[in-house]
Amino acid sequence: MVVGESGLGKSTLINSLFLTDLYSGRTQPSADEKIMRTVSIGKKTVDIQEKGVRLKLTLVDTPGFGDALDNTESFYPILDYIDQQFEQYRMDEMGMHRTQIRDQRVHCCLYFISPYGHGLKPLDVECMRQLQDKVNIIPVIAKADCLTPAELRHKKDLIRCEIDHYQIKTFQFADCDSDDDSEWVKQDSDMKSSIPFAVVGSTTVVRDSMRNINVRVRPYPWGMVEVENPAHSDLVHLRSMLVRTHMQDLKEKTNDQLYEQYRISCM
Ligand SMILES: Nc1nc2c(ncn2[C@@H]2O[C@H](COP(=O)(O)OP(=O)(O)OP(=O)(O)O)[C@@H](O)[C@H]2O)c(=O)[nH]1
Ligand SMILES: [Mg+2]
Repeated sequence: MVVGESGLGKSTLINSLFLTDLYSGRTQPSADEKIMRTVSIGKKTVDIQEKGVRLKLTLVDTPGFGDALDNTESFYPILDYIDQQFEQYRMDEMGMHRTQIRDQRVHCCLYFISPYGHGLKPLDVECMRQLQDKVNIIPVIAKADCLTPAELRHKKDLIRCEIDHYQIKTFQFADCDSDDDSEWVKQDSDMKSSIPFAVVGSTTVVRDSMRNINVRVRPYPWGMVEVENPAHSDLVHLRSMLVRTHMQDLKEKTNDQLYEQYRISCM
């Protein structure tokens, strides 16, 4: 699930992340139509193949918090949505076909933080606090192409400090075992040092004739930002973490802690 302030690129990222088009049913939008605000919670199930393993993944897009004077209640529908999925699962567990439950619980929430402000806004703090006991929060810095590498490093440090300061519970990545192979340890440490992941989204695909592949880019007059280039964004780390290295952890934590808390609260 993607959550955050309006216009931070949530819908764009959801389409970039797994090279799918969540809104593919629509006719090809023109340039100004593309900047369409999401007005309701929408989901789409996509089949992806990751190292030979087929996965069915559901992406949930949510409307961003708007520009009203008081936005404190704007994320309540998101909290309700997460609870509804828990409730559905709880009902299914009590039903006749417990072994065939279609698990629609939200296992991960990418929380979008604006690249423009000075760290977290009070609304971000409030929203993350309300979400933290329902879902695994992974903070991301939106539109990272707006920041220079130095600004990005500073912003990441600042956000990590603020998350600690406000005692916001985000998803904790497990430590590597001492006997893990060195390549894996390096990959894991690169991934952890990228948090909060700096992401860039785009719906523009161009042909890279040198490498003979299609690449997603943000074309600017002065050059191209390649969405999947690790030098330009952390998207590759984020995707690998979501579908390869930490998918099981995310699911286990949702089931064993977050859903369990919900189930107990219902008793
Ligand atoms: N610079 C930059 N612009 C982006 C990026 N991702 C999206 N945009 C642009 O930001 C605008 C808003 O993008 P959306 O994906 O609609 O944002 P959203 O968060 O879904 O907005 P709401 O649906 O209102 O919550 C569009 O003009 C996008 O083209 C990015 O990574 N960098
Ligand atoms: Mg949107």
